[in-house]
Amino acid sequence: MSLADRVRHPALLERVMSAHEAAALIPAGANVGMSGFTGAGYPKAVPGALAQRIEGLHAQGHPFKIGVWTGASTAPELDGALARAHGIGMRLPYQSDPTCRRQINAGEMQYIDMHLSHVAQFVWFGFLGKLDVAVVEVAGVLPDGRLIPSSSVGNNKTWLDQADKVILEVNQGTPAGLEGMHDIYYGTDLPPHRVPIPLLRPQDRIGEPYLHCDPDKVIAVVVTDQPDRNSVFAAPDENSQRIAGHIIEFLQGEVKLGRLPRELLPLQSGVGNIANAVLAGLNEGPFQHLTAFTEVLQDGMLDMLRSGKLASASATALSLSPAAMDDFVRHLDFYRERIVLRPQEISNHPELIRRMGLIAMNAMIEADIYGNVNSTHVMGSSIMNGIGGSGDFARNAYLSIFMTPSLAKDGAISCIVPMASHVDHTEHDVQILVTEQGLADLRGLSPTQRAQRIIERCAHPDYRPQLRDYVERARRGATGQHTPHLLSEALGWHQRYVETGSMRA
Ligand code: 0RQ
Repeated sequence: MSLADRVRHPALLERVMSAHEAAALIPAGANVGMSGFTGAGYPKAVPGALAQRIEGLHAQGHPFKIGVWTGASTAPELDGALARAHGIGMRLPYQSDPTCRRQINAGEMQYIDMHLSHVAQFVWFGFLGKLDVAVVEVAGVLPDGRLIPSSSVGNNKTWLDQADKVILEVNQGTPAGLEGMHDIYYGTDLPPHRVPIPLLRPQDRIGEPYLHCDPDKVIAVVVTDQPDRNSVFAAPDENSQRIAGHIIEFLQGEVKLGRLPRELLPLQSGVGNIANAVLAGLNEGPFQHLTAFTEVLQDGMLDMLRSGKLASASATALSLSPAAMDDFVRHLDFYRERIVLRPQEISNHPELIRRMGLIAMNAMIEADIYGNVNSTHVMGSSIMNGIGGSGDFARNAYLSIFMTPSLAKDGAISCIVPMASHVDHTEHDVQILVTEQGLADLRGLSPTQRAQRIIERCAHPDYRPQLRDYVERARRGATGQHTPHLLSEALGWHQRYVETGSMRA
């Protein structure tokens, strides 16, 4: 496909320039809204060119940092390049880049870890300040200036709408067949004028396949052809398979009890290898005609669509391995019938999650004996990635499931602890905890009942005596018996790990 076929708006075709020329148009101190969600649809050229410019300016003694706002995580070409150039002053709302993580945890980069459904509306409300520039990857431009989205939608609608200036990266490597897969909803308004979002089923289309953009705001068009990061998933390990087995057995039980229909309810699945293993388990399992209303489509969901187990899937981004991406491109007509990609304020919208009654399954770092979950911070202080969409789903889902291996760091860490060292999901938002040891159904249990169930079902046997001992002593020594804690000891396991390298007593 020629460039003129990709960029069918004549005035925008005249604004094609190099990534370096476009990067020169971004001023120091700007807040820049970039496309990108879990390694999909991020700009491939302008961030790297900007990083080079920043390095040059820093070498001459000129300070230069920008605010980087995205959909979620991006890739080394964006987060990695700008962080290595020490060019990011403020990052939001989610990242998983090693250089960013190091700088955030060293106190060199500011980071706001946000619910992904909040980001767009916080910008509309003016809570985050002015958005100066949008840098958005697209698959093409229509003659009237509307844009064909790329492999993720994320916050692009909001960036294009709210930014003063827009830089488009037209990725010629994006499969032309993506056109028509997206559903961009323009019906959101600000309170007090909000109306219900008319989406009743995951596969519903309520918007249009294109993004709106005022062509007069477009200051540059940059042409690229690099593929998305497309990282490879490890084959599910034994722990992930056992976690998946516990979840499938539990869901079968819920169907038998009449608490779930035979085709279950729409699935939300976090990212990572455990999530992929659960999907692989569901693909082998007894359920048919499933649907998904989730953020990210991983390999496991494509497998389920192909096998027919999954009838349809709604998400905001694709996050596929190279092999799955090949399959996706080869069978685009098949997948376009079954996949809808939406803005993240819709894929993660609490109203829709509550209405459809999702089964939310997310990984965690640790849980405590009362069911509080930490998804983000190691030893209470160091950010891993961020809360992402897990909170949007957990609080509003029909069933909220959190999963982790019971041990980390070769057994030096128990992922079940007396008190979580950071809380992303409170005991009120967590219904089911799963480790390779077993599944703890916490519904209808008081805190002390939950503690017993979590320790006996989820904790690793090596740590159970220590946990039982803590609970027994807390029941004798705490100031109250509703959620008994020994305040001087509650975070003592973490302190012991920091001091000795192990949580073992
Ligand atoms: O460390 O990288 O040094 O080896 O944490 O752990 O077991 O590989 O698990 O990759 O699935 O990540 C919660 C971080 C799990 C992820 C989290 C260490 C462990 C390893 C990674 P190493 P694993 P995963 C939708 C939903 C929040 C966002 C979310 C996440 C590393 O799933 O970021 O849910 N979730 N989004 O050794 C200290 C513990 C530990 C620990 C594990 N208790 N203490 N370190 N680790 N447990 C997607 C989006 O919203 C975009």
